[in-house]
Amino acid sequence: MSQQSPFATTMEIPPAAAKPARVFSGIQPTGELHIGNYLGAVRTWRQQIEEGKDETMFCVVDAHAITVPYDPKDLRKNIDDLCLDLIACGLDPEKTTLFVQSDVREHTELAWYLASVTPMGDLGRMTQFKDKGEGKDFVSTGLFTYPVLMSADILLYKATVVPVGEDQVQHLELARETVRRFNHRFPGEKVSGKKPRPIFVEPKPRLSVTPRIMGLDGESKMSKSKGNTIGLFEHPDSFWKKLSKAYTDPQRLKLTDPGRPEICNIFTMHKAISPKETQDEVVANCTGAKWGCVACKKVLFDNFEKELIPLRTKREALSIEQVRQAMGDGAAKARRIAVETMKEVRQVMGLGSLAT
Ligand code: AQP
Repeated sequence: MSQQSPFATTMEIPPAAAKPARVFSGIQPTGELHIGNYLGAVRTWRQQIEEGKDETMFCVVDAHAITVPYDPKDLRKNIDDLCLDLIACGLDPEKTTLFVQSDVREHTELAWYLASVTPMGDLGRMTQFKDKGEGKDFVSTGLFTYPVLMSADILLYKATVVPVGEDQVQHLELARETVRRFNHRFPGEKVSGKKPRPIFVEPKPRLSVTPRIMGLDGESKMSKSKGNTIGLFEHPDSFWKKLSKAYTDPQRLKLTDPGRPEICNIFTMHKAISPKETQDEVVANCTGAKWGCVACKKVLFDNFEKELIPLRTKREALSIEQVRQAMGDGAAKARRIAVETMKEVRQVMGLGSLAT
């Protein structure tokens, strides 16, 4: 019988751990952070950070915000406010890479290169372009190429998972197509007869339980630019004032009319904010015509308050200097990855003088 090695151990070898994902997402500094942004995206981002399994990166995409007419003074303020908001929402710069897009110049450089493999026809089909451009006197080229910049944001970091609201899924599908086109068009040179690994990986969307929050008017999705929002950090009095008037089930004209929670935006928000027992209670009382819509909204408001009070307290304790410092550090961290990706990109595309 062979002798056992003195280094042998009875411990089981654990299975190889799954490679952590790199999670990336962004948000535009186009106005007040609203409950749609929070329930559709930002809350999921915090959960990803708290889970601690994956590497996470989140970005304030200011270069996207200039694709529609804007005032530079407002933009500067919106960037500061959004950075404060995101940190108050739990995007802790110590635990994630949080930064402002235009601080990392490689985003716009890569966007130009990706534009060379993106057909105009694909961009013309994007619903966001149609929505935001329709009927406007001035439609910028930037609004048309917006999804190319979004692809660059994601591909620059070779992100594999992108948590977004439903409205961004079409753009993400285009980013996946761009990966396929780029890798096919620029496969790189074989090394010792072997094909190199493709530069980019296809990112997958990740949706929250509430990927589409409708606006208070019930006509379109809640959007900063549509003025149909409730601000996440709005004073509780105006929060309630707006929520109490929000659109619900149009068939519910009297208290005695049974409601349809499955088509009601208020119930969608309960699904994200209220505990399971409360959701069941809402269904029973709405379909059974026992609660009126205002009572149902009051329960939702109270649960929002439970969630938002600690966020408000945190926001008040933050200073803008501290936040700007954190954003600078975040950009430096992001840049380290971006610079490496761009070296690979320029190399396979045959760009540059090779002097740098
Ligand atoms: N109503 C919504 N429901 C669920 N998710 C939403 N998101 C936006 N609105 C809703 C998600 O929030 C993230 C950040 O969005 P953004 O600000 O970068 O761009 P957007 O989708 O265009 O958001 P807005 O509020 O509609 O801004 P404006 O009016 O300036 O264009 C994204 O993940 C988005 O899906």
